[in-house]
This record gives sequence, C-alpha cells and structure tokens, in this order.
Amino acid sequence: MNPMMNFRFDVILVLLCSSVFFCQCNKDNTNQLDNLLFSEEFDTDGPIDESVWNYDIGTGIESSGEGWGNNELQYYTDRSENVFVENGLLHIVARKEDFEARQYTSARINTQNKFDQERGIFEARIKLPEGQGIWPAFWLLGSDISEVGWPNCGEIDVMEYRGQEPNKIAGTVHGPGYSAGQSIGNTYTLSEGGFDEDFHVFKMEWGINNLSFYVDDELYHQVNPSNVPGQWVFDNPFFMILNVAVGGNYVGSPDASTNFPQTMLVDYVRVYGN
Ligand SMILES: [Ca+2]
Repeated sequence: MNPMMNFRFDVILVLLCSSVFFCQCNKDNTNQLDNLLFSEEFDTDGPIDESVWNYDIGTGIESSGEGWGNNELQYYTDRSENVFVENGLLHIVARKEDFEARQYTSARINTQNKFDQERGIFEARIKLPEGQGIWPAFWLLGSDISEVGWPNCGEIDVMEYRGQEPNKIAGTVHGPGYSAGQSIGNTYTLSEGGFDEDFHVFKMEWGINNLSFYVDDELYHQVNPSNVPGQWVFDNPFFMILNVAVGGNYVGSPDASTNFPQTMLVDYVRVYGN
C-alpha cells in the first residue's frame, strides 16, 4: 500500500469505529433489558387477576379529587359491565348509564403495591376505542405517590389518546415543575387508519437518565434530565395503570356523535428488566 492508501484506510477505520461506538451508546439502555419480569397475557376468562391488579373505584374524590383530578365524568366500577377478561383480552368498557349520580361508567386498574419496577421496558398491545370525549391510557405513577404526592412522584404516560383523534396517540412525562399543561410530551400519528381499527404495541424504554417512547417499535419521543425544567424523578419504582376515562380536561365531554359503549382491548402487558 502506498502512503495515500494507508491514510485513506486509517480515515475509514476511524469512521467505522466511531459509528460502531456511537451505535453502542444509543442502544446501551436496552441491551441489558431482556429479562421478562412481568407478563400479563389476560388468558383466563372472567374477572381480572387481583393478585396482580387493583380496581380504582368511584370518582377519585378520596385520592385525586373529584373527577380524578381532571374533571373526568365517569364513575369507575369493578363490575363485569365495565371490566373483564375474555378470549385472551382485557376489556375495559366505558358506558353511558346513570350510576351513583354520574352519567357514565368505566374502569381503571393498577398494580400499586403488587408490581412496580424502576427502569426497564414497559409495553402493552392495545386496540383503542374511539369517539369525542373518550380518553384511554396506559401509564405509570411513582410508587412513592403516597409519601410525596403528585407530581413529585412522577408520571409516565406510555400512551394516552383522544377518541376524537383516533389516528394520534401521545407519550408524556410529568414531574415537579413540568406537570399538566407544562408536561413534556410528543405525539405519534398513524400514516393511515386509526388506533381503533387494529392492535398496536405501545412501549416505553426506561434507561438511566433516559425515557424513550415507541409505537410498533418506532421511536417518536425521548426525554432526559436536560429536557425537564425541574427535578428528574424517574429514579424510583413505578406502578402501572390501565383505564378509559370519559370526558375531562384532556378530551372534553362526549357529544351526540359519541357512540357507547366504547371498549379498550388489551392483549398483554409486559415488563422487561435486567
Ligand atoms: Ca392476550
């Protein structure tokens, strides 16, 4: 090889090494997160498994304030009319009916004190309902919420959605100084069709100082401590929540165009860690 060839070879080698190193950095958060820690496949028909899940009941007045802190309109129940497992799928059903002085019922279930995890991959395969005022979500709250309150505990919305915009979902984080209207989120829009037409996988990878949000393995949102105008609170275990709200600040009320009942179907919820 002449000196010029050597030079070119060195440059190419350096470029190759840099790109390999760069890729390893990007994937470093996920490489160690391949151990299945939690798997809810919803393969037993009937009520939800209460060794894993709790029901949130009522209007939220005891915990978050009337309307679950968001002026939501539904009354959450544990009745089979609102929540059950059938044919491998969790069904959460929002209904229009008079119940306990409310006009709507639905369900919200959580893993508080039964399963929580710090860092890892949290994913669920879900087919969403649709319609003005329908607000389903797959989300996480810091397990220290009973000590420090919200938003100090942190909140990670892996997926939330406005039923009147069925082609778009959002992934969002809330914490002290960046909650509610100041939360840090981004949206993902389907190129065609709606999230009510088929199942999709909603995934959040939680590494050290990094949260990454995916739809069907497509990355659309990342958050790290430099993005949040407040304390980074994603260094404690979080528990999971699945719900379908009706009305509230995020979506507005249902109207004459909204068809009831509306059902969220969940095929599975899985958590991987190291
Ligand atoms: Ca299933």
